Amino acid sequence: MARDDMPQSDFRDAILWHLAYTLGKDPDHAQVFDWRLALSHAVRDRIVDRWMAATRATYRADAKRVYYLSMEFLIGRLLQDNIVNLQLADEAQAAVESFGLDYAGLLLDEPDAALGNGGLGRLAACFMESLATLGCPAYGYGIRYEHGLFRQSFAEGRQVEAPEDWLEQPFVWQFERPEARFTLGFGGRVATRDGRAVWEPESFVQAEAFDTPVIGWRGAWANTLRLWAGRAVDPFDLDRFNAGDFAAAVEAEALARTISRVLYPEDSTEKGKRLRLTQEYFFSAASIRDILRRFEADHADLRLLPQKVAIQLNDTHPAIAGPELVRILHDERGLPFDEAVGITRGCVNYTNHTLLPEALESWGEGLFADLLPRHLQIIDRIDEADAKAHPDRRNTARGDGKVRMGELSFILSNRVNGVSALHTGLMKTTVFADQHRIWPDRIVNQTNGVTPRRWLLGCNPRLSRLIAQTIGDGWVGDLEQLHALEPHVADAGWLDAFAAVKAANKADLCDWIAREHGVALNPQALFDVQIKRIHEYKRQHLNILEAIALWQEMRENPSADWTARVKIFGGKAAPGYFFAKDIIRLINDVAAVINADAATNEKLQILYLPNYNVTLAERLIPAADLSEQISTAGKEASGTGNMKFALNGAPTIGTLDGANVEIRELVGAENFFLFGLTAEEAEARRAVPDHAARAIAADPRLTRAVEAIRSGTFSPGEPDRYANIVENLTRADYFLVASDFADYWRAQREVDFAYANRTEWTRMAALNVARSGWFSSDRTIRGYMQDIWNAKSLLGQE
Ligand code: RUG
Repeated sequence: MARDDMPQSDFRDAILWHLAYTLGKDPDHAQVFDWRLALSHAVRDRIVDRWMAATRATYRADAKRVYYLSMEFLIGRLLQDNIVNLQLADEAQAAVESFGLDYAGLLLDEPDAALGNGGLGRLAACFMESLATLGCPAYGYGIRYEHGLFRQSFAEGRQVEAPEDWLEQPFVWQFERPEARFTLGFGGRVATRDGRAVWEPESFVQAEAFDTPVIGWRGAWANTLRLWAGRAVDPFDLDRFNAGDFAAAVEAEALARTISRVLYPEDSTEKGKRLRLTQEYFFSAASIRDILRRFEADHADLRLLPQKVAIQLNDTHPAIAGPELVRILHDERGLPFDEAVGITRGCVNYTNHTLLPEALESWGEGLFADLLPRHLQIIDRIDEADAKAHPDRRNTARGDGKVRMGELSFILSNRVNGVSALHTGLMKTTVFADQHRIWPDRIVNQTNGVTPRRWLLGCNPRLSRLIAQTIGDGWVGDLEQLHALEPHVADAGWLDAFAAVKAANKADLCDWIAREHGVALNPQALFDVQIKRIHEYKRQHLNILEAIALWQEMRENPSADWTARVKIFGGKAAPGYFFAKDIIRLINDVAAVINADAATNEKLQILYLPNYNVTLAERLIPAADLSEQISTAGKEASGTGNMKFALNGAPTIGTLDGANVEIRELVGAENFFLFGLTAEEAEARRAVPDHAARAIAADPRLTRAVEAIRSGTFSPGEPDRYANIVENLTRADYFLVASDFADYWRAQREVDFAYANRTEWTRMAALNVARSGWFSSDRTIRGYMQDIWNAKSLLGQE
């Protein structure tokens, strides 16, 4: 094949062409890595035309565009996702295998783009895919971190963090846009000229765009994920270099790149430092300029902005986008202040993801004034006007020397949404009660969802095949069709096939764990999985306490008919969150002792898999029997892992928290293992003096489990290792681990009992699949389009 023969249709030829002419590799010497890149290029070629057609259609229709601003996009690997959505899987596999290569291995060679911490970032990635699937013209805006979430390993059970290097290899999916750059100012002062405020920043950096196309199901539509990277305005100082000061010559570039260097390893906890606020302004301001540039290319009247632009703030991280838009409209375009605020409010909406007070961002006004002096004035003016209009308002964006981003986002938004019914209800009665009283129509609910392309079709091919054989493949684009599986659940033959899928997925997982981690698991055991960020409110320590109590009881009563269990944990702790890191170490220590106990290890094994990420989730979820969603009620805004497990046939053991409530309603209370205090009861329990000590004293199992930790059973020679955890459990216990323990134990024994009847269990698992269709992110995005953005699909017009 010659260079000019760039193949259009034959996939095999396209791969060979890219191997030669894009990568410069001879097939005889190509490594898995080269083949993977060649395959990626061949797939990318199939995306580009559709991507451009979608962009052209949006311009033609002068359609309203949605702009999803998010500090995090946890996109994971993209090759398989793109192949699945383009329905190229069979062709790609055949082509790859014709070269004598392992297809699955090739897909797994791609590093995870871990540009997010957890649920919030993964939600943004699911939303981007659903927006494309639904043909809604949209852009995702974020930061192109050079280092995504840190790589986790364990040393003597402790979490060790290493930098993550996803950009070490070429990232085939992105297109650099050196022409799309904006210069952004920081610091300085605000001058007054001709009676108008003029911001005179002290320093400047550039934001440069990198675009990744996001293709929807069946390749019908593609949108853009635009990530910004920091660059210096003058990257190289030749005079300094010639003077021999080589480091100083590139200092400006090093500083500018710092902005997009690392993802903050925080989730649900505030990390209010200068760099973080700089990052937030950097990507929000670049995005606002890009939005205005696109709008102004075709429209002269800025008052039309709300008809053409919907901006969604994913959490408060991009909240500064609101004041930035007001600033540009007023200071730079000359609109009256109130009109600028009105237009901004017409465009901006805000999604809240947490009620934890420490996770609601606020900044000291000193820092804010230093970095963004004009924005502070604008925020003050809006807040004062608001206070005048509503003198009885208590929660304002300013006060106590702080800038409160939740309040700021609220007052500058058209709609504010929570992410599950319970969470939205609690927003109205707790953190935003004051605002809700004044603006009763502003808060709406949009329960989260997950994309079925990645979280069923892509990650669980066996189950997807069985579903397709049973009800056809319409469910991939319309997940509610899974309901059609329900009648088959009564069919013993079908249930056997369903059980065989789970067994095969578990066998695959066991093989992988044996290969990668040298641990042999009992595939007959119940695979009980808790994977998520490590946080006190998520209560991994409740899970491990139950494991300790179970182990103690098994040792005491070895001849009882115990249901064999493998408890699998995965998740990272923020590096500065020491309590969470203690929990990790405790789980690893407990695992070491229990796994070494020959008296019980056929019945109980504990495994903490390091470096939990999207790829590991894709492996574990299809093989899970039981989904642990055990947060303290009222603390998990929604959860999305809970939906993925249910969709893949793992019933939940969980509290009435976040979207668990809706999962239970939909799959049926009899197919869900409920335990624990409700959000209201939890609040009341906290007021009971010594609630933790009382709960422990009332439960001999819990007493014994805590005592084992306290006495050093799992930290021989160092009984104090977990003094902090013991102290917390027995005294403060804000997250009510002790209070919920007894009921959790009861629910776990119900699980044991139910799992022992394998046919009944399989029925329950299958019903979880059949009734989880509502949790598609397509449904969620339709809700946003209708209730929040007033945006239309352009499918069919490309
Ligand atoms: O903790 C929440 C999850 O409950 C939720 O499912 C997810 C997506 O809505 O967002 C998570 N979250 C919240 N991540 N960071 C925060 C706080 O900023």
